[in-house]
Amino acid sequence: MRKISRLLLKSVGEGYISRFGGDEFVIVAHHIKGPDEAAEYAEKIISDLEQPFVIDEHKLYLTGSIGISFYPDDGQNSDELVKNADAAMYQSKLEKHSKVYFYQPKLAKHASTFISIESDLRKAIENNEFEFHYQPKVSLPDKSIVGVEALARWKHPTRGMVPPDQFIPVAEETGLILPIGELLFSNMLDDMAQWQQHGINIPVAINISGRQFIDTKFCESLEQKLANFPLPTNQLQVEITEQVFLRNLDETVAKLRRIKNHGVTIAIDDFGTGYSSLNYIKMLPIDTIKIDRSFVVGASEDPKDLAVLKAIASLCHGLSLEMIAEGIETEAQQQLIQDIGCYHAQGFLFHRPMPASDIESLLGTCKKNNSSTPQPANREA
Ligand code: G
Ligand code: G
Ligand code: MN
Repeated sequence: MRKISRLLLKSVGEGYISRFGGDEFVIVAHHIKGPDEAAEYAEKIISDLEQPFVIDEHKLYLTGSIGISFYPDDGQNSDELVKNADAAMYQSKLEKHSKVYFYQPKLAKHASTFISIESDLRKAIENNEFEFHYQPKVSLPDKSIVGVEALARWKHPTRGMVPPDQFIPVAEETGLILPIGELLFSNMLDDMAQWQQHGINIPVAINISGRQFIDTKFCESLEQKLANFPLPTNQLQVEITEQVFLRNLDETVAKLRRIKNHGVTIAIDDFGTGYSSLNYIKMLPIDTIKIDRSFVVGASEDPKDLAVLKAIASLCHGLSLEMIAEGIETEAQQQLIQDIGCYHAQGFLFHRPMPASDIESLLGTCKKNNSSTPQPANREA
């Protein structure tokens, strides 16, 4: 924390900074003249914060979120200004692609939503209101199902089915992702057991967020669960993002190896959007690269995206990594990824995420008909 404080002190320049408790800081930037300058100032602080820094020979990476409020529009006194900047900061945490957020009056409601989600999540853990929907991954060109990705859903008693982007960020921020992750993992094993009883053995991939992966008990807990429910080799895949493996390379490699010893495979999710260092990829014991949807969408229009896509494909071939493209929605996108030599895909064009029982009927039908081309189920998750 002292190192971070020093770093921030330098980064804020003419502004004043003080620690607000926990991992929050308040910056008073009286020299900033308007929104453009404020955005630039905030982006610069984030980028300073994201430079790797070294502790005991370990490179560490931080991320940060900034909320901005203006005097006098967003508050007449310091309490109001801080409260509104705080609301904006929480909003930036919920946004996947923005780390800087300006206060807007409608956010006051959002901030209270964040808090109410948190308290509802605590109840949801007690009542195990979580389940997985599963999205098939297909092999091109015959569309046979080669696996499924487990995607969390929250069966909220009054809000109905809540998608993960509306509660996973809150769960991560509050640390509740740890107990939720445990519950989800057990629920997934129950689903797999059910499928197994009906003769369905399909590889399942589960998303593990940074907070879960770096938790010291992560491996132990996984081992405990797998001891009670041994799975065939390669039946379980863990999806992590690039952010995770840049924290501490040695430790990450050791952890990944430990997981792999149990026949679990490793995928890098959203590949290409984080700090992908080619050198890391070479050193990590990974099996699969999941190409982020943004490249596939971009590649049909932007030759630069296509070039990146081709480079990723050649990297995968060279390192013998399996490659899968996410978020395929159109025939053209399917053609494009096949053209670059990617033969596994996931996306609404093939199947949407669906409840465990639907997966069972989908795969059951495939088996019965001995056909590898099930009709896409158009049910929304
Ligand atoms: O399904 P959807 O696109 O809304 O998912 C949003 C994000 O939530 C995705 O990035 C996905 O990886 C993440 N996510 C979905 N399910 C889980 C889960 O069970 N655990 C964690 N940690 N993240 C999940
Ligand atoms: O970050 P992660 O790759 O785990 O996120 C997977 C998310 O992508 C899931 O929430 C899933 O619902 C979503 N998804 C899957 N297929 C498609 C698709 O074809 N289009 C879009 N927009 N999203 C998709
Ligand atoms: Mn994923």
